[in-house]
Amino acid sequence: MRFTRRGVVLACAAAVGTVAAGLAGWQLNAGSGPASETPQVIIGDGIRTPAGMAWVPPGEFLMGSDSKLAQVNEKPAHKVRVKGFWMDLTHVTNDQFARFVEETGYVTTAERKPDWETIRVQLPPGTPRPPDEALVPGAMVFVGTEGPTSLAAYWKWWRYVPGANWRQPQGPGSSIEGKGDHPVVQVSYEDAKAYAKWAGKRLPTEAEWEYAARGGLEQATYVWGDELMPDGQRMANYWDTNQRSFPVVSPKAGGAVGTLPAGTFPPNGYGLFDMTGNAWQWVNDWYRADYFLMQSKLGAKVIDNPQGPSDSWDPSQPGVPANAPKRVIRGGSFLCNESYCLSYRPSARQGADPYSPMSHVGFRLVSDAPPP
Ligand SMILES: [Cu+2]
Repeated sequence: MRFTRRGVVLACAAAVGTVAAGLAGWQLNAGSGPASETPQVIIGDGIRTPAGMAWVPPGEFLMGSDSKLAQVNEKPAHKVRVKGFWMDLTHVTNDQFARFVEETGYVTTAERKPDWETIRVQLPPGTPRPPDEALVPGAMVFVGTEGPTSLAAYWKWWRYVPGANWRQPQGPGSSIEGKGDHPVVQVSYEDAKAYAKWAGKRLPTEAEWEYAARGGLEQATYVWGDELMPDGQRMANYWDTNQRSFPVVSPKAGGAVGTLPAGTFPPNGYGLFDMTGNAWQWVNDWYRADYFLMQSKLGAKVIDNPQGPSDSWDPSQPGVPANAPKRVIRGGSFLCNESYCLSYRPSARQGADPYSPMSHVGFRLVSDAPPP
């Protein structure tokens, strides 16, 4: 895998002064210092420890953000403790997902006839059932616009495309050929769970995800630090509004946008790639916009290993009942940009219909295999 060696070297660059002697090997000395110290990258060896995963040591951190860039649902920052766990170095890729489908014959949500019972709860009460012939397999595809448009009108750049699924993420005629190392997209939360069961892993909790994403940098704006482009370097696959305005995809603007190979950009402090940008990542928790506020009111000095709320609440989408089931997605995608959502920040969070596959949502998994 071309990203691993380069990745470890880059991840350790900041620690060269203190652990230079240890840089020769894959594994640096394990330690569990305070989160503000540069963490050490430990990659599973595939023998005693899981391959393709990095160790995220147990620790405490400030979850959420009070920064002026933060949305209301990220506030307030509150102290959380998590156990140690292994996390996939990258999103689950198309190649990996293909192996799962080959072995199990699994059929994804997007490939099945939509189930009215799961759609109904995401619509205003009393919405009539569409005729059977309208309930065709498909998925939400980012289609963009030809020219600049009001950013309030998301239905102009998103479309339900019959026939869109993980093998043809933009719909019939598109494909994942040559994209084996891209994150799999057009997978629902339910699909991610099924894959996890097969892989013997699980989806991270929201707290685990944010702790891992931060890579040991307490309250940094981005997963690599506080500067968007250190030394002028792009650090993640997000939409750069200096290059083109969102959501324009005209040939003049540069054409279509999408995922990039996993591991295109440097990893974070734990050796994890693309924790923000590229594709959103499903996590296990139910989504409540006010969850962090609820947590902060518990009165606990440190909240131990939170598992998320027991129901959903999201008042942000007009027309969708606020209590419709939503799971958390994290990390943002190739669409996230300065003018719209800034979700390539480790505290950014959104809720998503667990049965709705989208062309900018994938996932990665964690494992409770023994510590290194
Ligand atoms: Cu976004």
